[in-house]
Amino acid sequence: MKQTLYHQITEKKQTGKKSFAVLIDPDKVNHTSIDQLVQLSVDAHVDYFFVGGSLVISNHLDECIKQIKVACNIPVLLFPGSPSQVSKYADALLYLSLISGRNPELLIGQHVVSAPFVKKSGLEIIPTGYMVIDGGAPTTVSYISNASPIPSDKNDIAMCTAMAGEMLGMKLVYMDAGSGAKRPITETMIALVSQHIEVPLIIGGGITDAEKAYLNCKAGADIIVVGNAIEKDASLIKELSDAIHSVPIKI
Ligand code: 1GP
Repeated sequence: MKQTLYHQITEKKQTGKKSFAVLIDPDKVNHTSIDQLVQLSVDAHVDYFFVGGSLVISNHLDECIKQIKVACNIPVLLFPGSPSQVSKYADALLYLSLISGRNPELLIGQHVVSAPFVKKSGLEIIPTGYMVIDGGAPTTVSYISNASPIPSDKNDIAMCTAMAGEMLGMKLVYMDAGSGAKRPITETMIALVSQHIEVPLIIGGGITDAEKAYLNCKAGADIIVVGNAIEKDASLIKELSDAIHSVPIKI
């Protein structure tokens, strides 16, 4: 039987292997740049592609994913900003509930409306507790979600939110400072949250260099997501991937 992607993610966590996900916003790529990103990612042993964005203005999500899947074997996980961002060509869907906010639409409302459509997609669904952390300035996700982010120094709130998410059945916790965040999430917050949950922890938002990615992993992140910095300089893929994969594996 084919192993689920979630199974692979948890196996990696158990052995302490860290992973790198390149975030692709379908609005910000074209046929040529997808080819380049895929080639650089294959060469750098990138673990996952996350595809999605808070706003997807263009309508080429399917084409974008099909192009990636034809070119490589790196799994594609949908990271949807709205229920319309579902593509059957992906490998799995991060089924996000914005547990850091108090906007019922993003906690459960949109899920109810889109449930039959999501189920019909046949995608592997991975329930994900999504937590937006204040990144120093309003980001697209903090504006669009119409929900206050968790203040960046309130480590205990982040910890309790992640714990509650896990006990509610979330299979992943994703802490995000928002794309292009001025201030990425602190290692102190990452360490505290990771010590209090068993499920894999994804960290993203404002990570622009290999050292930060490495420190985030040492603090307890299992998957590092980078989008914005790679859009500006795709050669960073190799540096980031090497740093993330160089974190010592637990014996
Ligand atoms: C945003 O976590 C992702 O949702 C990645 O953020 O684009 O700042 O790398 P960046």
